[in-house]
Amino acid sequence: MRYLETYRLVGVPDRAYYIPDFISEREERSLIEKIQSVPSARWTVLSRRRLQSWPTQLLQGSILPTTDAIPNWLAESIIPRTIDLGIWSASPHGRANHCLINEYEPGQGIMPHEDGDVYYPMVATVSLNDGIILDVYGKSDDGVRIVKYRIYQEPRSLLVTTDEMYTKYLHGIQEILVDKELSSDTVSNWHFLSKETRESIGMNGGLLKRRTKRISLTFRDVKKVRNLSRFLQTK
Ligand SMILES: O=C(O)CCC(=O)C(=O)O
Repeated sequence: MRYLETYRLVGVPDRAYYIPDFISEREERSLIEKIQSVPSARWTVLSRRRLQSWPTQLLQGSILPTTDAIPNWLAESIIPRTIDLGIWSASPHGRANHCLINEYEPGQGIMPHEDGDVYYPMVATVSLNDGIILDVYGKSDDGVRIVKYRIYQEPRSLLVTTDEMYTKYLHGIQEILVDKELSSDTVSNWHFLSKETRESIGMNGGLLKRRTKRISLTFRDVKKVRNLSRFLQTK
């Protein structure tokens, strides 16, 4: 946990951590290859992105059956490292037991939302292939959502959000091709970004073009894990 504290974002609600280069380029390539080679039926295709759920989609807010686990190719390079960070030490299963893989083409995104209480309030997100701006929304007095914080997730980085950052704010990715007005004033993890990223955004006047598809791996601990036979009995 002490190691993790060096990556804590300041100036945002408690708590968020950003670790650049959390996985290697080799691990990134291998994950992308595996993700792209799963049978197409494994993808849920939505109008603005597609996704895979591992080990399964949630059923009535739980994972089912318990014998399934996140496959090794997805778990092995990431889950043990997130356990070592200490982030799951108080979670029901002491580790992530679920992973949602989202794939976004340039211009695609996800509406502002909360992840809800089906999960232990912690998300560990690894980004692959391209970076993206995650917007964190608060609510103004008249109920309108406003962007309060912006976090740039570089490829191979890990973003961890928990506590109030998880429970009191919404998050989303805008459906645009170019993110604008990015600087040390507007991006909460600016000082953790690579020099190359900061310089390139600076030289482009605070603009960042989405170049290619971006894939996110979001690891969570689903609170309820049900046994298949018990689930069938209760139906
Ligand atoms: O792709 C991301 O970084 C965010 C995904 C997300 O918001 C979610 O899976 O709930």
